[in-house]
Amino acid sequence: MVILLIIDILTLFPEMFSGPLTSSILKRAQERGLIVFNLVNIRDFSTNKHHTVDDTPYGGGAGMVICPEPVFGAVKHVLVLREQMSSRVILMCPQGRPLDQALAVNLAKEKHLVMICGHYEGIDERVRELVTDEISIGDYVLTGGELPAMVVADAVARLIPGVLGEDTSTAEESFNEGLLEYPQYTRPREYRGLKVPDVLLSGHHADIRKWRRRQSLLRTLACRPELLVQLALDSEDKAIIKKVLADLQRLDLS
Ligand code: 4GO
Repeated sequence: MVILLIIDILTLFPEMFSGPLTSSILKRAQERGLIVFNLVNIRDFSTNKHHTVDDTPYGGGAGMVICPEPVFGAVKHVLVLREQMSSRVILMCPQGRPLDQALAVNLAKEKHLVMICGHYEGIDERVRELVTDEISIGDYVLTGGELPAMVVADAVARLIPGVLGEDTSTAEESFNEGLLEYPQYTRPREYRGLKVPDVLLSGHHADIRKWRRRQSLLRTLACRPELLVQLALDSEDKAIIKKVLADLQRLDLS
């Protein structure tokens, strides 16, 4: 079995990762040998005898800033470990590129990712010398980059072949690319008077495909219309949306 992706995670709180990395799909991906997660404690690269890693900010202000030396030490350590690999060194931070599915797909093409998780008020600016990518999971501030790193790792891991299982067809995935998911149902056929749509029980695969596509389009139009704008829609898709928009225009809102 060949390792498809190595993710080195640099953090002051490696224990924060044990839950997500020892459960469910990420656990299985490691057991299958598809992905290696390596947690590196930045504190192990402290250069002083009390093993401190942070200090007060120059210029004053509240809180502590992580010093550059231990972060440089930890990054250099993993780059030497993976010597001949081409690596993306990612800093999790609010000013980074917003994570979306396209970025996850792009990262899943790599063989080696390094994720740096800051904590407290932030990391010394000079760490950015080593960084190839800055990523944000959304417009809010967290106490550390650990939760964002887990989000990125999860979004990337599920795209690695074999992680979600053998029979996951990428064709089906790409069919719905950029659209919200269609509704899913399982047994029972009726629950508290709520029925599973007949078409899903019909066995007509073409009809089921059409119904799901239509549901995805309608959901995206209703909840995230800005996603539709950037998509290449075929004439059948456009016909569905035209009909909905025409129906809406006939609504009397006076
Ligand atoms: C990343 C890091 C939010 C994000 C962070 C985000 N907060 N939106 N906090 O992806 C440096 C110290 C940044 C705490 C870190």
